[in-house]
Amino acid sequence: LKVRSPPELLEWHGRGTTSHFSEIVLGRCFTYTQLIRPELRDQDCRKILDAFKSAFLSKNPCNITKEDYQPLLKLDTQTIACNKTLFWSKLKDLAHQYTGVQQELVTLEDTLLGYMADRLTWCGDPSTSDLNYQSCPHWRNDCSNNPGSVFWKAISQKFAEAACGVVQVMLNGSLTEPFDKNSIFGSVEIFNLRPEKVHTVQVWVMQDIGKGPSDSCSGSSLNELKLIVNKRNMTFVCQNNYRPARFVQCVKNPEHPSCRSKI
Ligand code: C8R
Repeated sequence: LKVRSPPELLEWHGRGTTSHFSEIVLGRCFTYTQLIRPELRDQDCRKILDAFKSAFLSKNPCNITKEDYQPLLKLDTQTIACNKTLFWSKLKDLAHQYTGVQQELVTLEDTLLGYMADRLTWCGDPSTSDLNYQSCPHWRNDCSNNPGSVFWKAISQKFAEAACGVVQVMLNGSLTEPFDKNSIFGSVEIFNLRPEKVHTVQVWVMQDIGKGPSDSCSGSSLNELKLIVNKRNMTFVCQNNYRPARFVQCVKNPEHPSCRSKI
């Protein structure tokens, strides 16, 4: 008889692997390659799932490296057109709501690997070839080189390296530091843009409805980002409360004064 270990005996401090992880990943892969992007219909989803699991199964979940994910990344051959990449930090829902309407723009979750992994947790254990459904390392309380964190860093790096033309960035203007240099955007993506290919970084700083007014673009946090962008020989453009994204926010708050101006 196998008994679930009591919470105080859990190995790690983070949530365990999402129930039905393999089925969800496989199902999402088929949904994406057959229905969302039929031009990818020849991708082999079982092979992709196997490469995903091989990256972390039977390994210490605190010693995962970017190299572990290279076989998976190699299977993803998707390309994204110039001027169509949207990065975000601390504003995930609005970024995805916006690309849901403005479907020309692409976030990482609108690509195959990001789509497959969004909102899932996964890890293994060196002593078995099973997924660990009980607990997985928490990035702060256990270790940062865990399967989830390393995955997002690896695919974010590849996503940024592939960008070209103008790139868009959506940041959260309701935070004191909309640009967080420890975030994946601030530590991985901005430094992996290729200045030979990316001429402009266009930032939209979005405030929560009902807060403000504020001018985050001229604050010190955005200035820090501007310095990084200019030092890397790209043009920096910043706009507060970009109107098309504001309209999306206004759907849930149509009567708010900032939503009532005539279109
Ligand atoms: N990106 C990073 N992390 C992602 C992600 C994604 O697309 N999708 C998910 N679900 N996650 P944050 P950030 C998970 O501070 O660090 C890419 C990861 O567990 O709000 O600046 C994307 O291209 C990750 O730790 O944002 C985007 O441009 C948190 O959610 C940036 O990186 C994201 O935490 C966003 O990363």
